[in-house]
Amino acid sequence: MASQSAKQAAPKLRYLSAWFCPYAHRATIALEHHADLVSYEWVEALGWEQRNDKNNVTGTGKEWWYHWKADELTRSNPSGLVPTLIPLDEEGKPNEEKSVRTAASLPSDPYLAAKCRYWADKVNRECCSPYYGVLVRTDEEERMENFNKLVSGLKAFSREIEKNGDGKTFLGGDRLSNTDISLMPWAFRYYIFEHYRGEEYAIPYDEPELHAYKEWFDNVFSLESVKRTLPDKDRYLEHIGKYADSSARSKVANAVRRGVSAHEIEDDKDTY
Ligand SMILES: N[C@@H](CCC(=O)N[C@@H](CS)C(=O)NCC(=O)O)C(=O)O
Repeated sequence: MASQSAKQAAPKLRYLSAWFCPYAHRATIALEHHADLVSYEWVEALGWEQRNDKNNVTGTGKEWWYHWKADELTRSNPSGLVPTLIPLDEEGKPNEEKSVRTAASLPSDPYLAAKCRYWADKVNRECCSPYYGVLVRTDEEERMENFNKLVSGLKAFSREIEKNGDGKTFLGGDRLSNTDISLMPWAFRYYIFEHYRGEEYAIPYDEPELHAYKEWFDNVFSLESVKRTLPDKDRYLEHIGKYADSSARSKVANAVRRGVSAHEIEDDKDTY
């Protein structure tokens, strides 16, 4: 979880987040990486609650898990999703009508900015969304299909960073771009695959095609601004077990169960 480093100045944002959420983790990394530019107040706005399953509709012997949401989250974001950023006015009052949902980190050069946007979208589709396919789909073949898609996406990313610079980040150097930040929360979380799906779901870091990815991984997760954002691994493993055993009812889990990708959630179809 994020440190207090960004809170020395008066907060300019209320940051509605959840410690476990990889989408919110993107925003946390961006906020901490630019802690000199922006200050915020963290609000834990989402969690789990187990609702009563009197009629045993789950058929699993266990009850389903749903997200509880802070009032501030449902008031300020009609989709009820974290991350949500609420700017504070000069008196420090939240302006909920102006809530925003992303914190981007783009280079000023328009070509590089476009390239980062393209690759951020590509890794989102190929390396982040399939993560939920591996976890939520119950058919073994479909799980493996998602895993293979994810590894191919990592190989494409690996080839691209080899071309770009010193390989320490997507564009080289220690400055994280939007592309790095899009992938990092999931890259950090892939360790859970082996635990829930077995050895054949381990990321093959030793394959030559993933060498550049591995170097990138080691570098970005050694940055101080990143280290202080990382969730506890055992605690996260327990959290994500609700996806692995199909007991989670959330927009992402529902979208993946109805057969679309996590980036294709629709409020009306995936609400629970
Ligand atoms: N595509 C969204 C997804 C964010 C998202 O799904 N966040 C989850 C937590 S990991 C959430 O807020 N879920 C609330 C819900 O399922 O109702 C984004 O990029 O911000």
